[in-house]
Amino acid sequence: MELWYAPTSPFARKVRVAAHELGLSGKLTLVEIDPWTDEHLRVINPLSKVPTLALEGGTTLFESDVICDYLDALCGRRLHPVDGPERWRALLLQSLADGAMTAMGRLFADERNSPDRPPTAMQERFHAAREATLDRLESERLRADPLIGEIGVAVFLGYLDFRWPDRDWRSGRPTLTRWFERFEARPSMTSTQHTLPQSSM
Ligand SMILES: N[C@@H](CCC(=O)N[C@@H](CS)C(=O)NCC(=O)O)C(=O)O
Repeated sequence: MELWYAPTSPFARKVRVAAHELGLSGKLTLVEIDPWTDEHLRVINPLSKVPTLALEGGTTLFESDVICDYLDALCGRRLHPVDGPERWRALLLQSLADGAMTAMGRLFADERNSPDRPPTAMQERFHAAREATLDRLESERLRADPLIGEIGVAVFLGYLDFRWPDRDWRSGRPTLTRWFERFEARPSMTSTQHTLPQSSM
């Protein structure tokens, strides 16, 4: 299977972390691409977004939640409980993390494009989403052995540290801080850290 990815993409990292947790990393051939500038990806994904998973036989899967679900199905559903409250909790946490990562991706792009401008109303909304998400996560009982929700949360927090290393999300959130400290030491996290692409170095 080919995983088309960008090293800065939190959604691609989520898939890589999930694959690692499932013991599937060795089955993924990584194809690095810049989805903004390289039109090759559009041939297999009309949206030209990473992550995209190209399966043998020509099928292509995209959207990180769909790809994670597919990988998990190959392994007997260890990250997505099949029913009950645990299932909805895992899916909700994943959606919360995905929504926060979408907001943070847009915030990062906005801030980079206009670094000296005061925050727009939309940027203020992204800040509010980040703070409220972090507060909500502080009050969640996050598991040490992860389901897909915890993987999403860890990748969201890792993305904050990658893009805004000087902005402190930890203060006032001791429970989340402790949980993430342990989680980011997992091999699935240490082996998938964000890096800047060669072109921007
Ligand atoms: N909802 C999608 C989001 C994927 C996404 O937005 N990827 C970004 C990189 S982080 C991308 O490829 N952007 C290119 C574009 O939007 O054209 C998912 O879960 O996979």
